[in-house]
Amino acid sequence: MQVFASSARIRIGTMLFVICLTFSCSPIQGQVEFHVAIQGHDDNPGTRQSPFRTPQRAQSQVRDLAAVGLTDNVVVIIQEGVYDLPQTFKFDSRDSGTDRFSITYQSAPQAKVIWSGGSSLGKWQPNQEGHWEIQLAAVKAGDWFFRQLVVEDQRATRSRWPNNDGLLHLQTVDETVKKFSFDQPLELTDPADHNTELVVFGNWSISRAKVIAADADHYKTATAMGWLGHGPMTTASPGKPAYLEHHRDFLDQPGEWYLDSPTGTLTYIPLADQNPQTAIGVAPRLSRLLEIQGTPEKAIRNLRFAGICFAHCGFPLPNIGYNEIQASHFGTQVDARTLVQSVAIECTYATECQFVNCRFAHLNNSALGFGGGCRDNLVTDSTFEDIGGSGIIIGWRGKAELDNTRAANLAADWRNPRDTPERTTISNCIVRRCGNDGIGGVGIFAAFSNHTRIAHNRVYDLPYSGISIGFRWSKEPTSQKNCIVENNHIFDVVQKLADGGGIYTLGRQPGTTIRNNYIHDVKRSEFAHGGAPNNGIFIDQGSTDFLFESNVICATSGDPIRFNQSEKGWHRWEDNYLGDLESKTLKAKKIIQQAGPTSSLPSRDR
Ligand SMILES: [Ca+2]
Repeated sequence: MQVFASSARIRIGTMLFVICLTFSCSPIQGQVEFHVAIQGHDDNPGTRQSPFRTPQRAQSQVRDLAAVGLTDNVVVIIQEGVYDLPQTFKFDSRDSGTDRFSITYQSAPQAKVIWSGGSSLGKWQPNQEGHWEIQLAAVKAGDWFFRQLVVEDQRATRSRWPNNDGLLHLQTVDETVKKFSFDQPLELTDPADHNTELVVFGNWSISRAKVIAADADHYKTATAMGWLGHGPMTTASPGKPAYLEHHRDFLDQPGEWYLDSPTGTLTYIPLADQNPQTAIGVAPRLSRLLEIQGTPEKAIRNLRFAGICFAHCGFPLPNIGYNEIQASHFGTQVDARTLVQSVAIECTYATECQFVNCRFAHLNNSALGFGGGCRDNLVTDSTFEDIGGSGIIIGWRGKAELDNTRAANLAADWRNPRDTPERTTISNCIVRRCGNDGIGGVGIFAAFSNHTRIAHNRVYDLPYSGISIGFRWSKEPTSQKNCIVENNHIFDVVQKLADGGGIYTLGRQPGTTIRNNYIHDVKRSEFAHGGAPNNGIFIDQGSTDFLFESNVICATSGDPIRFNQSEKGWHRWEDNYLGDLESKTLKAKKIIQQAGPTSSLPSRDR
């Protein structure tokens, strides 16, 4: 340990020395350890024998250590348990490692560690109808409302009618796009009292709004249903599929739930094999779990998370409604500001940070975002599942970094080009069941980023596109370039919407390579709206300067590859295998074999 100059350094150095003498455990060779356990106490010294109770207490200890200068790696080892986060867990420049030493928060070997933004709801009481109920005082008091419920690690269905998609359609839409009639009679006349939402499917996006009034023929919504000014593709119009969500009367199938705010009663229809004593429900309290936020002057460096499950994060319906533009971006109309759906875990000005062997689950907004000033970050061997919006967003722009001086802020680039996220790697991950609330969400999104690498992921079971890169609808250059999308296994995607692909591209992206991906079973549902097909790779507007090499694409509802306002000659092409017959060549078989994760993921993720 170095000789400390300041009194603060002496104090902390002495404290650590005492801890080492007392427990003979820390620092061990090459790293300083702190320990956290559910049965621990925050007054403890944080040793293995006498652990802290909360990761926040460990953070405070690590912060003190970092303040005097790290001389070893620091590891916070967390024992099994659910750690409820009372508020967003914030990491800033004080929590940074250095270029030589890392700070890691990791689960103990074999331990299931959950950092939760939700609350466990306790035991259910069966009611006279055989449904289960819980009384929630905070809901009754008006202090809590949630749009997501997880029971036994499974998303429960917010009560809806009809129960399946594509059974109800808009018949008339008024000029304000706030008043609708439907192609079948609606019996509910009191939706305003039930936080009922109307969901309308557009071609590649959806709109959500709160229902505020109804009569025998019409429903009225609080906000207009659509991204107005872009035509019927993104705006509610006659014939579009729709459904209603959240009303007591919609409770008619196992797995559905309804939250009655005036009485604070949560009602759930259990699945056949569930026990009210053990099938614990969890509902989100937070709408952001983690902020990892450095500054342009001092990025957070070398901060790592390993073996942790990040779970339960809410997405309150925005006051303007949720009218998707594309891929978790939303707004009210084409000449108004474009918004990006919030992320549960937000990284800005983060360098060489890592998420390894983590699970991101039951997050009702988008899960993980790398925004301004991010460099050399890595997400690997991790699983993203049951996500409300998109799984991972690189180039996420949630705060004021947008240059809004452009006439069309839809594709606004970074105000300061140095904010462009660079060299982000997403590898060996499983990304599935995203878009559960914002149905136009995608698995992995990258735009306004440089040298992003998306490799060896398994991306599947998605309502819209699998991997989406670029976000400018023209050949005009942006900060998005040099992206590598390789060796991914993408299938069972675009299950609900249209005009998408296993891989979707937009705009000029020099240096970008899409190679060795295996894409199959790209769907088109019976109720998908609009004439555009779904494809293995959809090369959309302005896409220019790509290399497409050795991709295997088969079993797609539309052509394996489609161009819209882009041309084959704008790109380079090498040995792609399109369609079932060609994909049986030896080289194609090798590509198929090597696509997807290479390392062994935990058994829960297989
Ligand atoms: Ca129902």
